[in-house]
This record gives sequence, structure tokens and C-alpha cells, in this order.
Amino acid sequence: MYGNTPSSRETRKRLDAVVVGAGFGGMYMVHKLREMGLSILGIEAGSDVGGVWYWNRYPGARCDLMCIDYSYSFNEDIQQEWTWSEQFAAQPEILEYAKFVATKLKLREHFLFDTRVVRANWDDDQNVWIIETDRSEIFEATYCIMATGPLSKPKDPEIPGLDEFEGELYRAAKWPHTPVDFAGKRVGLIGTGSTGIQIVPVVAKQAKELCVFQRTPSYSMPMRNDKLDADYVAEIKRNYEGLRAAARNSALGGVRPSTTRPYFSLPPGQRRAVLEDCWKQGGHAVLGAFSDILTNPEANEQVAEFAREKISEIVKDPETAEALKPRGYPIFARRPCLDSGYYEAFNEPHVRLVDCLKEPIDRITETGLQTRDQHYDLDALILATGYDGLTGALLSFEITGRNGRKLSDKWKDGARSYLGLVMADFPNLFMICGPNGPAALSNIVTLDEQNVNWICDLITHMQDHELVTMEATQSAEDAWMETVFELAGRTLLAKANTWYVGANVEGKSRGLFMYTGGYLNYSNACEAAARSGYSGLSFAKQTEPA
Ligand code: N01
Repeated sequence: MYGNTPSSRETRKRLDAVVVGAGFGGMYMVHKLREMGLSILGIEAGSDVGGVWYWNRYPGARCDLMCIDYSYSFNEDIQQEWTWSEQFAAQPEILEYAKFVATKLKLREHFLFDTRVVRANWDDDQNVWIIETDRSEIFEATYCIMATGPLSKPKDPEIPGLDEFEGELYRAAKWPHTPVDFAGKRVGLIGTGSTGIQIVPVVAKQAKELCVFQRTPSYSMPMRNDKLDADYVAEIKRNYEGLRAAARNSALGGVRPSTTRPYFSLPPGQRRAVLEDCWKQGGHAVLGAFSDILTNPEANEQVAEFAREKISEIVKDPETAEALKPRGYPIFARRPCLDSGYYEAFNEPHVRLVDCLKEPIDRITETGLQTRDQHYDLDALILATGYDGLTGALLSFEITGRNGRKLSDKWKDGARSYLGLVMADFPNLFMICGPNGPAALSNIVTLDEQNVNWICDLITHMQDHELVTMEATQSAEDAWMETVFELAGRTLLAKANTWYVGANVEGKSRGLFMYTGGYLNYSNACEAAARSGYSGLSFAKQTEPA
């Protein structure tokens, strides 16, 4: 199968494990496997660690989870030595944090940077993964761990003429590493998801004109970010243990507010007071205000109306305010956005909203953007048009399992796996934050740690019992997917056209394939799977030579 590849068997490096990706998941995976004494290699397309935070350098890029959640808990020295400056850190600080961890744990020496995996094939005879890179290197590994991230394959819009634009073209997910100056320029922005909403207020401060081309409006709530003062940081550091335990025991894997109180358990005046208070608190407080916002359509619509009223309170021009109001899908069915001055930016005379539902984009031209009604002259165009989420990165190269089974074939009707971690027909292949886990809905660093720990426990189990291969049984995989679909049927999450359901990628099979039961239930399910002696997996022992 790999006979045509450039390096001969003798020159291939043999390893215990190859880890693809140097984001938070890949970094921790490499660290843990090294602690276990395995020979390892990490492969990363970027020039350094950081994953999504390495690539996403767009103006305003910031984590919408608090740093006390969005950071590693596994190493006390790291927790104590690193000091966050803000409640919700900006991209440069998060990238510095990733670099700090890599330096402290000496992780870089295990990674090949500026290198992409182009093929990963299971060799049934040798029981190894044959992993080929775009530098024509080939590695053989007993275990292959995909830490490729749920949002790492950016997606251009299907708008004709993109290649014809002669101005400056920027993609949020592949932002230049040197500062971009928009001063004096007419800037266009396509896309109003979490990314576009973070970009608008920052670029509005620099540009001569900013035109925001909005197709589907998002619901956004004020982030109300805070600088962290020294006393508070000291308190956090003293109390990390409890904070981390609380995160691990929560539905989100983080210390966001949540409640067991259903919406209609309070009279209207008190509900309103709760929502007002949450809006004032900022962050995701509104999302956690009532227990049934994502399950009760009537409660959801009332919370949505509250958010729409807030837009009218902020945006002075009634027509713009109206166009910014999301309608026709449940609030929080698209990822809830947190902003720092998004709606306020539209009160600036040089910032203009173009409602592409009323005035669709026809094409991009050499000099700007043509809608059905008019041409917008632009010096620069920013694309914040999202990702081929959850499965995009894993399907962007060839992965072949047992008996030549292609992953693209296995997933042609949607991603399927057991616990989002392992699959039938793909022996010794692991996914960190895979598409059938809760990655899109949880704090991903908590999930990274949980996934890595589970994988390492399983590898230890295999070593202890002299097992050479493992894969999910078809029945365990089918049962997990049944659970995933059953839970999905209870939420309103599938009722919006989002990357959650694959609606943003033409031809992608549509549906809610991710686990929506919450982080805690998910990690309990993984623990139960391990406690059962891994009854959902089939193992093989080394066969004796004849
Ligand atoms: O992408 P999106 P994103 N013409 O898919 C529009 C995470 N994240 O990069 O909805 C016009 O949400 C599209 O319009 P529509 C977070 O999980 C986290 O913003 O298809 N518009 C939509 O408005 C988030 O959910 C942080 O009608 C077009 C936008 O592009 C995920 O990343 C920060 C178009 C894409 O929105 C993705 O967010 C940022 C077209 N042809 C992101 N094609 C944190 O803070 C697409 N669009 C951690």
C-alpha cells in the first residue's frame, strides 16, 4: 500500500506514537506519552505550538471562556507560575501561554513543525500506522493520535470572483504574523459569527469606512472583560484545586454560571430581573440564567426577545437595529457570541451594516463587492466565514484503516465513533476532541485533558496486558451514536443553520453528530467504559510467529 512512497522501509523512523497537532490537546498528549516512556513524534503544520491560537491572529481575537477555565490544570507549577492579565485573555497572551508551557515542559524537541500529514494508513500485517508528511518523510507508529482540532479547517465563502479582488484580502483564520494597518482604508468584512463580531469593534477604530456584510445575524452578549488585579490572581492561585474540581464536575467543563431553575418557574417580573442581572454581569451569564433555554422553545423565544430588545437599546438607527436582530432560529442554537462593543460600533457614522438577506452578495470584483443593489468599493476585504468544523481537518487528508477502509467512506453519511475517541476498523487510532464528543459545547482544555488521560490509561492497559491492537466494536460505536442522536433530539441546537450541524459546508451530511449531554455526563461515560474493562473495545494480542 505504501510501496510507492519515497522512503524505503529501512529509512522510516519507527515510533511508539505519532501525535498530529500542537494545540492544547497535542501538547498535553506528547507530554503524557513521554512521561509514560513512549517514543513519540508530534507533527504540526504551524511553525510553533498553539494550534488555533497560533493561526487566529485576527484583530480582536480573544477567548470567550475565562482563562481560569481555559488553561491546563495538570501541572501545579504551570498554574502557579503563569499569571493571566485579563479574565478573557486575548490571542497574543494565550499564544504566549502555550509557548510558556512548551518551553517549561521541553515539548518542542518532540515536534516537527512546518510539516503537514498528508496520509495515514494502517498496515494490517505489521500492526502499525504509516504516516506520510508533505516533506515526503514517512513514520511508522503503533499509535496514531489525531489532535487536529474541531475548528482548524477554515472555509472560504462560495462567492464568485474571490480570486479577482485586487485589494488586500485577509482570512481571519490565517491572519498575517505582522500587524495590519487599516488606517485610512475602506474595509469590508464578510461573516458575523464569533469571529466577525470580535473583529468589528477593533477594525472600526482604525478604518476610514467599515462595511459589515451580514447574512445571518448572531445573538451576542456583552463580554464585560476585566483586568485581573494581583490580589484576585493570588486568590485564584490559592484556590485552583477547587476551581478545577468544580470545572470537571460541571456540564461545560468550566466554571460558568448555571442553574437548575426552569424559565417558567418564576413570574414574569422576576424572570426579567434575572435576565437584566445576567446581562449586567456579562460573559455567558444569560446562557446560564435558566435550565431550559435550550430545550423549551417558548422559554427560548422569550430570552431571544430580551436579547433583541437589548440590541434596540444599544443601536441608535432603528433600521440597523432591526437588521441586527436574529430571528427564525433559537437563541444559543448558534454559538453564543460575547462582544466588546460590537453593537455600539454601528453607532459610528463610518460603520455600515449591509443586510445580505435583503441585498445578497452577487460577486467579488477587482475593486470591491457587488451586491444585488450596488457596488461597494473596498481597499481591503476580511473573510470571517468560518470553518469546516468537527470533521474538516480529519477529512482533509487520507486516513485508511483496516482492510483499506477510508475514513472518508466511513464518514460519508456523517461522523461516527465510540465516545468521540476511537472507531471500529481504525485500530490504535485516537481522536482528541473528536466529532462525536462534546468538544463544540465544552471548555476544550478540560476536555483535552480528560481525553488525553483516558487515552493514556487505555494505552497503559494495553501494555499491561500485552495487547497490540484495539479498536471500537461496531456494536459499541452504534450504541454511542444512538445515545448521541437521542440526546440531540432533546435540544434546540439542530434548529439553526450552523457548523454544529454541518450546514455551512456544501454537500456535507447534515445533522447533530456531537454529544450534547454535557461534559460531566460525557466524562462519566468514558470512565464507565474504562471501568467495564473496555468492554466497548476489541483487542488483539501479539500473534506468535509460526
Ligand atoms: O464562523 P461561523 P466563526 N456570504 O461559522 C458567514 C469559534 N470561535 O469563525 O450564518 C455571506 O460562526 C456566515 O453566515 P451564515 C466558535 O466556536 C471561538 O465566526 O452562513 N456570509 C456566518 O455569519 C465559533 O462558533 C472564539 O448566513 C457568509 C459567518 O460567515 C466558531 O469558532 C472566537 C458566507 C461564519 O460564522 C466559528 O466562528 C471566534 C457567504 N457566502 C470563533 N459564507 C472564542 O472566543 C459564510 N458566511 C473562543
